[in-house]
Amino acid sequence: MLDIAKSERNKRISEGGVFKSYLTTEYGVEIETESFQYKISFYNEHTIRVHQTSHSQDCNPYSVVQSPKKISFQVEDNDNSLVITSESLDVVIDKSPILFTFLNKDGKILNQDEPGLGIQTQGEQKTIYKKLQSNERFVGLGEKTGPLDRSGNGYQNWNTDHFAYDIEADPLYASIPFYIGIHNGLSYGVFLDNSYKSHFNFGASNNRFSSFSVDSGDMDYYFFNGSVSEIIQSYTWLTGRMSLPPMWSIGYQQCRYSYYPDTEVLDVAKKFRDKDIPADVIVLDIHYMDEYKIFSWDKERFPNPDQMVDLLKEMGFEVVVICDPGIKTEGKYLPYDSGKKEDVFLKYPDGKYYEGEVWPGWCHFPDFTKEETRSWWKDMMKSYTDIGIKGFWNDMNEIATWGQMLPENIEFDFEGEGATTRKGRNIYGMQMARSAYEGASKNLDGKRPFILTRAGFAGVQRYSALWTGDNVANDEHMLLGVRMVNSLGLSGVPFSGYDVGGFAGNGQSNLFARWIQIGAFSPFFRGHSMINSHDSEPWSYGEEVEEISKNYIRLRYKLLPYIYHAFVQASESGTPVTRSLCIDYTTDDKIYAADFENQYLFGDNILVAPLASDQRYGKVYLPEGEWYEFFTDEQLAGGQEMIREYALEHLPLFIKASSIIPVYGDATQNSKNVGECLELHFYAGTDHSSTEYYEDDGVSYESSNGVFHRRLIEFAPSQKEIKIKEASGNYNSKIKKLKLVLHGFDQNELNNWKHGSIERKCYSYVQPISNFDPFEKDHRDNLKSENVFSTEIAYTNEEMVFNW
Ligand code: MIG
Repeated sequence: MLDIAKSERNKRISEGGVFKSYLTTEYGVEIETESFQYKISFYNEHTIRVHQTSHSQDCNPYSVVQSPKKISFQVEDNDNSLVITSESLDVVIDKSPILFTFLNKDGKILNQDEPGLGIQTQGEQKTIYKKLQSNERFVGLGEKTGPLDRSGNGYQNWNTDHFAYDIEADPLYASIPFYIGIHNGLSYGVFLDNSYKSHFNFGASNNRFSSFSVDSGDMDYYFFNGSVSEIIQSYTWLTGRMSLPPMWSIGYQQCRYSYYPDTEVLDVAKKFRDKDIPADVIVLDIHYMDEYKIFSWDKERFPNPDQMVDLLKEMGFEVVVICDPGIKTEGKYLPYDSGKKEDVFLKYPDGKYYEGEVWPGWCHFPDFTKEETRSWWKDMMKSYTDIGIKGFWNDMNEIATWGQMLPENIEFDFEGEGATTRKGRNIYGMQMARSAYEGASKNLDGKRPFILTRAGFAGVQRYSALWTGDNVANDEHMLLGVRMVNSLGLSGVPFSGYDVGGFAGNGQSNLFARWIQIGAFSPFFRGHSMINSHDSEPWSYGEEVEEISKNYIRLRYKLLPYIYHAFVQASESGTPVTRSLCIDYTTDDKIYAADFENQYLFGDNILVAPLASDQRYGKVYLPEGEWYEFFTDEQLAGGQEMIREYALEHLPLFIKASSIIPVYGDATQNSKNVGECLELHFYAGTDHSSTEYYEDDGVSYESSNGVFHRRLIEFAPSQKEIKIKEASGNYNSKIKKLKLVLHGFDQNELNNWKHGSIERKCYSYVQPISNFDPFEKDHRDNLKSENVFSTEIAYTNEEMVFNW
């Protein structure tokens, strides 16, 4: 017995493979071992793929959108190892057994296979063990609960519907097998490109290794080197980036499970306008449908959906509808009949349709891994797009069914390659989102659709925004949502959010007030709550909370040019909209501490320090540099912890010194009514800085044909100069007036200001709260208003230079 066990063990260890031969290819090397082939190829200078395969390849065709690139590298064949050297990254491959070590150009080890464990195979499961580096931290992995630094924890990727999940639950709806390791001032990224169920261990229950394993399919991963932000750039280059969503989808969205009938929908919309609370979207949940049947309308509750959509548009609202994948198995229902005819539904191996039960009853499910199905879905979607609906919320696409036990033998087309649930489950949601995105883009004839999804996989950002599913109305969930959105941002999904106010359960008014403040600093900003919970609109919690909500929603709209620019950055470089502090302050240990791990930068310059709803004293850590308290302009030195008092209506927000913040000071109602005045806020500091002002029509793809208005803004404090460069692009800016607002400047210093009159002014981003007026007392005392100046001039496309 003992001998068998021993030889089994040796077999497992050697199954990683012993080197037999290699050849150099255009992109890297291919190594033969007795049981595997290793294909090692550069995708760019900072991205290298390690693909262990056997005769029949089993890869994921959906996530990666790049192919290998020719870069210069050398291969050296030593007795015991192969060494690949390139401009930015070296790889040493031990021969017996095969083990990988990745090094930077200083010869520092970024990451290495654990020498005694390496790559192991047990049945179909393959695991790579990586040596745990000293004080190694792990961030990313997408929509996962838990802390920012995931060391000591383990996770699974298996898209799962989990109503009212526990704050430590795993897995949830979406899977992104990409993480970033950080140690000794170094960082690297790993993307495991395999859609079977996968497992990640970041030093959980052991002190020897981190590991990742796949239940089946090829061990196929990409290794990235660089800083955290460079790694995110490379990962999003590899798996694709979001294209700019419609401007209206970045505004406030009001959802409810469910608003009906149509008169209630219109009432809610009207209330926003009557109360002067800006909003762009009303979302329709499952009760708009006839017996929950997708592509149908309940004839009594919504007798004239087209009229309703028109009326909402007149009020400045777009409509988003929920879409579930299940097609009720009922004759004389077009999607069912035509779906059968077009052969688009998932089947068992014996050719019988899979049937699962969900809202409409027993259903078939479209196989979105097939081009014909996606094109059929596009045609079905016409019933929405034809009446002016441009927003599609994809729910239940894990696939969720009653019983939550999707059979594992269902067959998926996988673009003709074939797969079963084991490989298809994690991919399904993303392909449904893709069908919605591609279908709606075609149907809408040049208008950008807004797609939201619950399930997803690596690369889903190309098609869709993502929200974190059925959270619970409590503080822990509010703060967890922040971490999950930040983690999604680290993992390539910049447009994400959580149900503001909490989906399940009834929250107290303070909780709603805090949540809407924090949500205003989330990429996707939507209030939503569950059926049979109490009302949860901005006006549902009494006057004070209504005013707070109104102020923060308005603040969101004022910040639209800043936020839109952050979306442009995300679409061009993959840099997320909410940035965990591990991106810019990677080596600062404090930012990983439990007290501070929820803090993040919203865009380039606004630091958000979320507080629980009843916390009146906020413990905040400002990283290195100089900062300004957002509401008071109080100047604060970074690199220190502080405890500050915060009234309910004050979310701790800080602006980096030398920042430039573009603001639509006159924004009202919705994203189409942003006024004609652009305010540029400059915060005195020592560093030079720059940003861009970006504007386009917000709805079409014309910006890719040069129809945008874009200009660089430079702030050079030491040269006492602000330069607004000439505008580029063919879009006629709606801006007529430019207002410069200078924070923290010295009166004497500004004596030489020659560009029109400059006045000292108390500037506030939000209105005072009437019952509890911080501007009357504490706030106004704190406000360093003597240091805020502003001036107004005409806005032109030519370069404008200001000196003082
Ligand atoms: O079985 O459509 O996460 O946001 O309101 C529940 C009803 C189905 C789950 C979604 C939630 C939505 C709800 N849906």
